[in-house]
Amino acid sequence: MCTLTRRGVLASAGILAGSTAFVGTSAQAREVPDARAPRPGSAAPPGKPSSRRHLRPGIEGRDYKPVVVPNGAKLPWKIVDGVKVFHMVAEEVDHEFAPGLKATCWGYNGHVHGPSIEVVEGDRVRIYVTNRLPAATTVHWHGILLPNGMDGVGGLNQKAIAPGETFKYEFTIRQHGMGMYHSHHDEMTQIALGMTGLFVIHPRRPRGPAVDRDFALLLHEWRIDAGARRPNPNEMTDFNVLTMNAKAFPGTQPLVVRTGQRVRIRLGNLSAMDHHPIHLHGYQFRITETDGGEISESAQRPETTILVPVGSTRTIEFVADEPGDWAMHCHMTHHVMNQMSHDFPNMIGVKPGNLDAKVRKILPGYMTMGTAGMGDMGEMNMPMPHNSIPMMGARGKHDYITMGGMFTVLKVRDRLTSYDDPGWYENPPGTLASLASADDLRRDEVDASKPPRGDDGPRVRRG
Ligand SMILES: [Cu+2]
Repeated sequence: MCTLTRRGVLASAGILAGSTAFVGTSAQAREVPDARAPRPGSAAPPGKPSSRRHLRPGIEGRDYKPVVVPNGAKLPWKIVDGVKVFHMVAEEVDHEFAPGLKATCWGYNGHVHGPSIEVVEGDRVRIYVTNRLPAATTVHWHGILLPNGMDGVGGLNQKAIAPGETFKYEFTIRQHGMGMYHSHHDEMTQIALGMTGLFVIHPRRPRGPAVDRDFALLLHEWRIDAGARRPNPNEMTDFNVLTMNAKAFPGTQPLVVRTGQRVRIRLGNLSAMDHHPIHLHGYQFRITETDGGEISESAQRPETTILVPVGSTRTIEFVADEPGDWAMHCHMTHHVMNQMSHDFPNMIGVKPGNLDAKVRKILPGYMTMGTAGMGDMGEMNMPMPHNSIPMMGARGKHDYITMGGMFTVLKVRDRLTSYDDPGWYENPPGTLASLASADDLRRDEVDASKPPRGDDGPRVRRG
């Protein structure tokens, strides 16, 4: 062995590009970039991004447990001479955001967002991109460590892909975590129209506790006026459709988990202009990764809301030990509304008197709205403009859910026969907020007409 050159060692280990013979784990262990020993100040493993060294393609089941992409699709691949080969087609896609709201967007392979790419650290990937749009495009692999000429910034790193052309990107995956991909040509238009997707990379040698459920969600925002057929990419501030994996609630599929499972949720944000503070009810989670790599255990902090800035990913983990239907949503309150017009006058507290009757003589069916807020807007059964959805959510188990947009539900159940939607949670007796009885009020001396005064002070009644 000692007479072999370095090249000879690599060749004998079967890990030169193009080789068809692959090697056992001991040789892999020497060649896989080791994220446990990052360069100082960087989460990136050592080695040049232009390195062509790679490992045998990671296979689902053997090398990783697949990520779950609610409402999403995965980009298929095949192996050619040890390289994972993908083919993306940029094209127009008719996409449904929620039942009742469709638009013609730009995406990939019939999907908005594009299908998620899922690979393993050490894989060599070759990704063909065919452009079937009426405009030039490129694809940037966001957060992925690669040679400069594969980075996909139109004009800077490559010629733009003209309509009808097919380009080829090829690089070795040297990291793990969640990145994204998106057009990097006429970014304002093409990202606004949906040309984005997730790029999930599993570690070659996982460490830390294994997760049972691994979800990935891409956040986005759109301007789609009621009745319009296309999102408006010129919008800068007033977005009215806010989505998780390109779905607005009630179009979002729930995240289904068995009680006690360890859960990972990966969140990416390719909105045009807004960061999204995503709040999970019922749990305290830890922030374990960003698109810059793993966060060391001692630096992970507990949170209940995770801010996902534009152009970033954040990964959280927790053990789902409390069953129920738990809301997970953007905490910006306008981001849980659907197709709301924000130039609506403030009607809170307005007393319309007999205005409605007067106006109805001219405008049959007129009704003054919003004087007590928007809470009834979802279920009023107002006549809706063509191709539009109610401003607020959908009927839930107990009442109307007055949130739409960037809202989904984590469903944790003690018993599951599948990960299909298990329906609404049955709250055990005594664990559901309910109407206070007259006996309750009397026992606790609660007078519904008179709130206690601050200077009453605490009183202890001995019975
Ligand atoms: Cu938001």
